[in-house]
Amino acid sequence: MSIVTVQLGQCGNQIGFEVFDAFFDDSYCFQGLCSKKENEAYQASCKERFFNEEKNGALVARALLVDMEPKVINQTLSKATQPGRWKYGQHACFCQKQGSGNNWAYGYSVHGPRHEESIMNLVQKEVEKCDSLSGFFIIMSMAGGTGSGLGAFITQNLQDQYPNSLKMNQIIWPFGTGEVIVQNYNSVLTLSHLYRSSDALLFQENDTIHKICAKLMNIRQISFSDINQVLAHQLGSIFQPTYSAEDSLHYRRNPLGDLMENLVPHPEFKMLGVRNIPQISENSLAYSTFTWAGLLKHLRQMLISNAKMEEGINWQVRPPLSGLPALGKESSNKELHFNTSVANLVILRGKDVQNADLGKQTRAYVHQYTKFGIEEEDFLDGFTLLEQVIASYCNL
Ligand SMILES: Nc1nc2c(ncn2[C@@H]2O[C@H](COP(=O)(O)OP(=O)(O)OP(=O)(O)O)[C@@H](O)[C@H]2O)c(=O)[nH]1
Ligand SMILES: [Mg+2]
Repeated sequence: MSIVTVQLGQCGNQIGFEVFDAFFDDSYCFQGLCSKKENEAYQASCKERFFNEEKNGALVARALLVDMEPKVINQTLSKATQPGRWKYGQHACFCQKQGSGNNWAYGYSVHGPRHEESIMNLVQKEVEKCDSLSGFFIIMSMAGGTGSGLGAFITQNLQDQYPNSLKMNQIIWPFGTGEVIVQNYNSVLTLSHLYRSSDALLFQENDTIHKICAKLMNIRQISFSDINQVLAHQLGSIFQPTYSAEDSLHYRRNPLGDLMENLVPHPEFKMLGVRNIPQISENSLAYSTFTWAGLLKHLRQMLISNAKMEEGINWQVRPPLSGLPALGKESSNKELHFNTSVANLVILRGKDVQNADLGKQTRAYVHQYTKFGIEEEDFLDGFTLLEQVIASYCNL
């Protein structure tokens, strides 16, 4: 199944380019580890997800570029013209002469209604090129004017016109220092609108990625391009084809559906984050060795202690001893930033992945219930219902 990507505003377009470039590199350039047949299957699956193929074999991103000013779109288009790689479609752009000036309201209330028809027509054309649609991936900043305001408007339109297709928004959290004085206003409006119309909000923070570039990638003068490459690497690790734990012969078919099934068990909890490990520069990679056991130990502690990058993990934080958080211990754990995420999905890529031991965390004891006819679905239904009960009590 395919994903149609909508790149909005400066941030969305600049990141979108790096994302497709990373998908291309991963599928078509690094092929050393597998057999020819495996590589071909991987490429075919990546292509179905993210690229159309022209008759002459050229790969065209399943993407739309939308901005209200031409500069960034022109730059993005010209970057995607390297021979032998991939490109954007000829009619995939929508742009105007004047941006939204970091004003969410202008993007949402002026540009949105004015250009709704043209943009939705482009979306429809792209959707018609997919044999089967998994959904939409919408890339935007939270704090600009066009990406956030027009992005919220378009997401709402997608929800109205394609209610049965999934929508995931990738949202860039602005630098805390604030480049724009009104970024807080824009952010509140973006979040509240998307919470109603999107199925999942995947956040990546500029501050965190900047730190990763400085501390783990050893980059001195960090540009948006450096930041975007790290972001794209993280997104590639989520969206590129994977097998499920149950079926190691066929790639998962529905890229957005599979992620959401695992990560959004309840519509109230749709905020997602990514943790990647190892995250190091290509130069250092040549001098490093990794074991699955070591990587998983670090990743697990990153999860437990809510660390956003491998450096500076707090090893003092421990999960509560029993399955349920013990009364009294809860507060001390909270002080140590014990992570309380609703759902987690571990994706492993690389050599000898079948030897990685994930331990017995996942689905422990569930088989004792499934043998008597209670399926995982029943747990999820129960969970959903109890969440509603808790919410009702909290609202008393
Ligand atoms: N990571 C990353 N963040 C970006 C990039 N470009 C802009 N941003 C962030 O996005 C926010 C500003 O939004 P933009 O995307 O520039 O705004 P826009 O959507 O083009 O809207 P207008 O220019 O107001 O029409 C700030 O928080 C920037 O830090 C980029 O290439 N990468
Ligand atoms: Mg702009």
